Amino acid sequence: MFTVIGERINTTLKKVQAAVAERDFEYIANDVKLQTEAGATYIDVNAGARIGHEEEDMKWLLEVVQGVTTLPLCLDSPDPKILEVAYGLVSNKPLVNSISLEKDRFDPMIKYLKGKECGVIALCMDDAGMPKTVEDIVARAKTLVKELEAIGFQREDIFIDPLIQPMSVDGNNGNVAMEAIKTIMTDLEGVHTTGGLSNISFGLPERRIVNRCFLAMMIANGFDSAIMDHLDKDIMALTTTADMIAGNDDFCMNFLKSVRAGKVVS
Ligand code: THG
Repeated sequence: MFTVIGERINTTLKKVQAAVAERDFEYIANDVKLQTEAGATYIDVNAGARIGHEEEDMKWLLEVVQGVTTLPLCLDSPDPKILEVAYGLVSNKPLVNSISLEKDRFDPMIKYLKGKECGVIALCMDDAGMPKTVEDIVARAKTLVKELEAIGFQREDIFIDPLIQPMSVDGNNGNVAMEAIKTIMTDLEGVHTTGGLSNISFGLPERRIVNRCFLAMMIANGFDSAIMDHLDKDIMALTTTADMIAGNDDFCMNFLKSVRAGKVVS
């Protein structure tokens, strides 16, 4: 089954940032309820945008979010220290977002993750920066999986993020992402792949059309999770349907269940 990581509790979103600054419990609680009802697997929590306030904001958000949902959380920060504090405050096995091969991040994260009960998102980034080719992405994915397995992680707990880059920057970025996902899912059998879906449409108009189309095409290539705004109209129906057509839904059971529940409607 496809893993939906709901991205909306993120202080880069202006309304969320204002709600966090004002400690507006209602706004955050209401959004998390909507995300839960809409079928998230994880709720992403990112408190990174108010410089100098990340730790206190993250603690407050974790308390509010866990007060209204029993879903597990995706702890989203580039700072290993914040992830460590956050890990200590969650009640369900979280997804830690993220480790990468950048030295400043890799060394503390490997130490931190050893022996922890969690899933982990691994970014195909190293000190040379964003990956430029499919080969770059796949080589980094293989290194990350080897290192994570060496500290005891099972492949089912590893989510590889190829780092989706905008079409507005390079017309081949969609193909690079799809080819990378296909190769990773074949060569590293058992891992998951995920990533920020809306990165693809950055700089374009009608972003949601681009995001929806890209998601279907990525699922056809084996993508089995996304960090996304699943409250977007129709995107959950599309996800369930694409996942079925890609062969991930035995006897179409999940599709049929979703239709009966009124979640897939044409
Ligand atoms: N990979 C991993 N984690 C990630 C990302 C990724 N976490 C953060 C991000 N990318 C995914 N989360 C979001 C959350 C919100 C938005 C986009 C990605 C969003 N942005 C609007 C925009 O870009 O225009 C801002 C709108 C606003 O300011 O209100 O909605 O790639 N592992």
